[in-house]
Amino acid sequence: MATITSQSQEISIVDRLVSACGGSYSAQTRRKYFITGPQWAAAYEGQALFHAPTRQPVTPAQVIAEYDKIGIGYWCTHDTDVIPTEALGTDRQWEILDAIRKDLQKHEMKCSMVTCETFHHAVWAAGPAAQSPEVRAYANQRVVNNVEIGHFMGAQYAVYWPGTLGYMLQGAIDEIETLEWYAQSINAACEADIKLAKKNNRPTLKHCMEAKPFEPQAEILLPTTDAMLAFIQSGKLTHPEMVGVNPEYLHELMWGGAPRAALARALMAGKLWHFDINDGYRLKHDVDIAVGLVNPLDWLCILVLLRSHGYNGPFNLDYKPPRTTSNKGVFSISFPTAVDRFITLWEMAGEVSEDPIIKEATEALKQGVSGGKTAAEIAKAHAELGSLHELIGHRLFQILIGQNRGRKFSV
Ligand code: GLO
Ligand code: MG
Ligand code: MG
Repeated sequence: MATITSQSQEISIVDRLVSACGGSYSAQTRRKYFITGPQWAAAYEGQALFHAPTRQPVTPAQVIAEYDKIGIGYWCTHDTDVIPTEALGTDRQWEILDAIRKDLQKHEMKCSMVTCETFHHAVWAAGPAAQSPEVRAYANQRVVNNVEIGHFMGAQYAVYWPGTLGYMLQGAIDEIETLEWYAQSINAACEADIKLAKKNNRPTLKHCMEAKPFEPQAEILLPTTDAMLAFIQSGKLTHPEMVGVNPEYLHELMWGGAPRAALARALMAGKLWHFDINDGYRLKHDVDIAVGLVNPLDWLCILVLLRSHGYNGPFNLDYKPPRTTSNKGVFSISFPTAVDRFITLWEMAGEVSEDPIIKEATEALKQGVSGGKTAAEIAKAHAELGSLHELIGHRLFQILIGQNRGRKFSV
């Protein structure tokens, strides 16, 4: 292979290999799915505690135009991704949002969700439910402003990730007081929403809470989706019917949970309204790898569950393109390939539900075997049928790699 000596050669090898991969869907096809693209994910510059940025800033207008080209029909944002903190709630805020709204219209895209940033700015050093009443009053103002932004932008969802609701030092805060104060902010958002929805002649937003077990705080008061489901039902919310959850795949994996089981519990509670899709590793950091690159089999199974239980909310691409990806690569590789893996896994999940072998095995398992009353008799009667569990596991693997459609290796 010839030595690469120029940027145009770099670009040409990347482009050539991208198209050699094939298997990409058209923008029109991609738009049929409720896939949402965050402003912050595409604009992420690669920075972290130990990492300097590797990419240049990109504006909302660029992100929207690129998402449109790819076929991502929905855009979402934190308030401060697009509005400087000092301009929040001012005329400047509405000017910025008006320009973005026009851009979205021009690209026939919609704003699906708005989320209030309560973790980055120094004002959140002690979290959004800090001991200081001034901080809490400011937090209330911010979530109410976020609801106003949501109605202005035509969003259906508001998300809350209370990553700073916790502590670094044990004993410094009272957990119950903090949670009660946090509930007051959610109540402020819901109560304002009822009024704003009426005024704007729109339905109220769906308020979704997103858990993450650790980071940025050492200990987090609502670390899992289950904790949030309990919080919603704690009696402290004035409008629990307006509040649901936005689980993130990796956040459930990070604490060692089974994301599919966490999603199942949220579905059963009727609270699975929004879903951040990505990938990563158990008991590690929030590496936000793109969907399906680490645990494709788990992802396939998750989508089977969501399809079979009628989940109809957004699939939000909350992941971080790796630092090794360029600005160009973010839009030519990261986003289109993530969308395409999602669509493939989603369609494959449909295949799983229709697969005659899985269907027959599942029906047989559900029917069970008659032939006994005592523990020993029942166990003996079922001794053979149980092997079908492992066969289902194998069949899922076959579907994942296409063996069910005749893919073979000659060995
Ligand atoms: C961070 C979270 C974050 C949220 C976002 C939406 O770990 O995943 O990206 O999803 O703030 O509220
Ligand atoms: Mg998230
Ligand atoms: Mg994450």
